[in-house]
Amino acid sequence: MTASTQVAIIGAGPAGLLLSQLLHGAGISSVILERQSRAYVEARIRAGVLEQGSVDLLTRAGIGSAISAHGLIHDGIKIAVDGEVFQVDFRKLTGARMIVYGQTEITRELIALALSRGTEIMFEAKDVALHDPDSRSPSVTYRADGSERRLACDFIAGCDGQHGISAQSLLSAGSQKFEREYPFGWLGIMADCAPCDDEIIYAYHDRGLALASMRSRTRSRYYIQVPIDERIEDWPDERLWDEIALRLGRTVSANLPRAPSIEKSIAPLRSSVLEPIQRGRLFVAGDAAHIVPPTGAKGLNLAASDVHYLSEALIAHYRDARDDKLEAYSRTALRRVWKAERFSWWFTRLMHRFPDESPFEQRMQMAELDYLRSSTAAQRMLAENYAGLPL
Ligand code: RFL
Ligand code: PHB
Repeated sequence: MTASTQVAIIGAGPAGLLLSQLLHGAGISSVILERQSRAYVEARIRAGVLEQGSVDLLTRAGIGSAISAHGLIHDGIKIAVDGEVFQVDFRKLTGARMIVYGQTEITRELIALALSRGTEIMFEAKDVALHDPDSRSPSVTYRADGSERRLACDFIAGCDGQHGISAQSLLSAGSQKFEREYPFGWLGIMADCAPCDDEIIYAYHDRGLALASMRSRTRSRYYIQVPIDERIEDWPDERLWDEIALRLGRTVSANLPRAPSIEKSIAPLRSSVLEPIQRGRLFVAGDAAHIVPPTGAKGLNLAASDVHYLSEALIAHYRDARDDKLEAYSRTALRRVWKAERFSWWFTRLMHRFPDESPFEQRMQMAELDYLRSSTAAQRMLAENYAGLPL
């Protein structure tokens, strides 16, 4: 069975869903092929912090009212060093602010909107394979409801995340991978209790990083740094809450509500960039093209900025018969990506305990934290990057 569309999008994560909506707004058709079920995609818990630029794009895509109704506006973040807390005030330093709103909710809203506008999302599409991306008439094959199908298209947008097939396709065509793995992961817990503070707190502690975040005024999200081979079964709620309280320090944890976990998981930390992120008529965006460690909350925001560049380029192709933006897509998107990679890597190094750290390196880290606490220039660098560099 063969169907056709202008842009075949692989992956119904935030990158694929947002791209489809922005293209729809410009009268460009797309079909999304997603390996998982709708229920699985809608239940996945991930990011929670949006740059204003990402909110603007999501608003253009049609879900701005939900974000303004339920998103929490944050003027800055707090940093705790062995229990002593200071604030980095983004609003005062750069005029910018962040919006706390769950990726889970964004995904649900984008799916509902796409379906209501008649965009086809093929959930549980198995064995998706890309064909002839270097030709003028690429296609995608997959299996659904027991039958083999082919989708002919003008372009393929690879938005299938870090374990997808788009990254493999780039690598097999000679893209280079630049990568760094960190010797620890983040153990995260979601719980229905009020956040311990009205801002996000990144805590440096001798035992490792702790992070206090939230999804709403009644739902909290915490993370702690753990060794990479840690087992989730070894962290019953009680032990995890005790460890969070210890690392956040006495002042913060004096007001730390506890509740049973509604989700608990361990995620490894990695920095990785493919270069280039296009080949022929395949254009790759989001986690499929690059990964940042979660310190700094850049992953979802980079997916949004890639989609901004890619949607503009595709719109210029169809509306103005211009391909210069498509040709420059990888270069344009990666300039912003590399700066966010640098920031996430810097913030990760600053806030974690590294098992192989020498006493000298540890003193350097403490000096840098002290510098950040006391220097407006250092805080401004953090604020500018955290709130998001211009598109
Ligand atoms: P996604 O969300 O992984 O979506 C990819 C989709 O593609 C599907 N797929 C396939 N479909 C068809 N065929 C195949 N062969 C396929 N292979 C995969 C997958 O099922 C999936 O539905 O990638 P996308 O759209 O690029 O979005 C990226 C973001 O999800 C990611 O960067 C963020 O979640 C990262 N992240 C954070 N980012 C932020 O900006 N702020 C944060 O606060 C933040 N916190 C986080 C995070 C990521 C975390 N984890 C779990 C890695 C916190 C955590 C713990
Ligand atoms: C989150 O709320 O999930 C979150 C917040 C800040 C980060 C990473 C994740 O740096």
